[in-house]
Amino acid sequence: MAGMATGTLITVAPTGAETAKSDAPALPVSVEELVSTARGCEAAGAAVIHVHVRDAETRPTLDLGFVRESLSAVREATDLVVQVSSGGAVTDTEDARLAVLDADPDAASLTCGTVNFGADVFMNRYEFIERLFLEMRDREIVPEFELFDLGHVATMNRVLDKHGEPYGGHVHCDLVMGVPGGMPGTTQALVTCVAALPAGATFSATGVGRSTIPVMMAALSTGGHLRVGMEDTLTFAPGEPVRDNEQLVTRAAGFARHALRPPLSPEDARAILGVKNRRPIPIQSGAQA
Ligand code: KMH
Ligand code: ZN
Repeated sequence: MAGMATGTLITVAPTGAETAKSDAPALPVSVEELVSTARGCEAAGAAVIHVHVRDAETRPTLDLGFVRESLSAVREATDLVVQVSSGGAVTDTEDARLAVLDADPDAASLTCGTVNFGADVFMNRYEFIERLFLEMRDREIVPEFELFDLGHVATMNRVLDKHGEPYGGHVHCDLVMGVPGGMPGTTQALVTCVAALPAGATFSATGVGRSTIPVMMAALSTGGHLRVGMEDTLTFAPGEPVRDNEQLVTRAAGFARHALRPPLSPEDARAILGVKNRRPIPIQSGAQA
């Protein structure tokens, strides 16, 4: 491994698309809940937020109006890097998943292959992956390559070999481990994927469900970054439901500090990922109208 990272980039994935609000009442689903979660998670050590949006009935939606409203509310309230999900829910169409890029996020997730997802299938055809990659580059959106399996690493490498660098000039991946149907949340699986990443790439990892803690420790010990949140983890400890997303970010930040790799700021994350500045220009005090 070429040089360990000195800090830890923490991404929070607070909502996801697959859990019902009725099953996890602490799940942030309204714009107000999302903003308050984003603020709390930034204060606890997150630098990036991975956003899935819900409609007024708390159902997952890719409706552009809802997505735009959510992204701009988070941007106004925090300095977090705003990463929209282009994965959506397992039921979403390719056209709807591409259209979220019109909301002009800083970054977007880009899943690099099809995977069984519990009883469902999360479909990602190769041509669609290429299309997302190229549309993101045209729109100056930083991709985060979502890798649920070793084959997804191979597909990411195939896209990069064919098309060159993503927007931002840097490859950042997220290993999503422990999904029923994807790779297991084990140190062996993580190390195998990391060995297959291109030179200079950075990665975060998240372990779904019971693999949360083992994956966090494996990621930190191999120079990786962390993703946590209620999209991936609903149980804090056996028999203890997660209180809220801040609780998960606080725990991840604690692990990172123990590893002597404290949380990176959103500003650090912007520099590492090559994020374009889309933040609202602050009004100068004393400025003339
Ligand atoms: N909801 C999952 C099927 C992403 O955000 O890009 C897909 C997902 C990945 O959450
Ligand atoms: Zn997601």
